[in-house]
Amino acid sequence: MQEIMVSNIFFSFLLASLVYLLLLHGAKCETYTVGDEDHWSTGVNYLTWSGKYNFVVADILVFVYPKGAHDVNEVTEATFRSCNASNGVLSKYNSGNDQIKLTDAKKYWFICDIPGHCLGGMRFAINVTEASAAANTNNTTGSNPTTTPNKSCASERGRTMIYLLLLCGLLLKILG
Ligand SMILES: [Cu+2]
Repeated sequence: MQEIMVSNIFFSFLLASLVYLLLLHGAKCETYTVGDEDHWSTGVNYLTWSGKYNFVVADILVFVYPKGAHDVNEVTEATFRSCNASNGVLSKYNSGNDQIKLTDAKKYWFICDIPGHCLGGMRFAINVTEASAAANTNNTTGSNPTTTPNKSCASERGRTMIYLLLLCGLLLKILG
């Protein structure tokens, strides 16, 4: 009798935590392959691609290309416009599978520095916003969005960890 009750509680919590994690995963921490199936290449309109998504802090951009055929440079706006990467390069990547975490709520500019590629269209800009700010655009009833605490993947993960630790503690108490 006692055992049945304990296992019921156990499965309830297991289910609740699974649902919680699924909801969390669906809402946060997206990974975007730049260019989707076209990857990072010439002849792709990256303005169209970047306009399709709302990027939030802690999202990840993945640039896929044959190593050596292209590269990835996070640059200043001036360098994005001029396509002259002799200065204004903030970060450079050339592995062929570059994973770039969008850590800040700011505007990012990316270009390829192989001669002719940037001017040919291998460049785009994205505006990365706080996750909570992006959520507020769907919820205009929020009375004071400016004071909404900033959410990011990191803090969500922290909350998940705390939740799981509490769950473990509770289970140990019930079972012990
Ligand atoms: Cu290129």
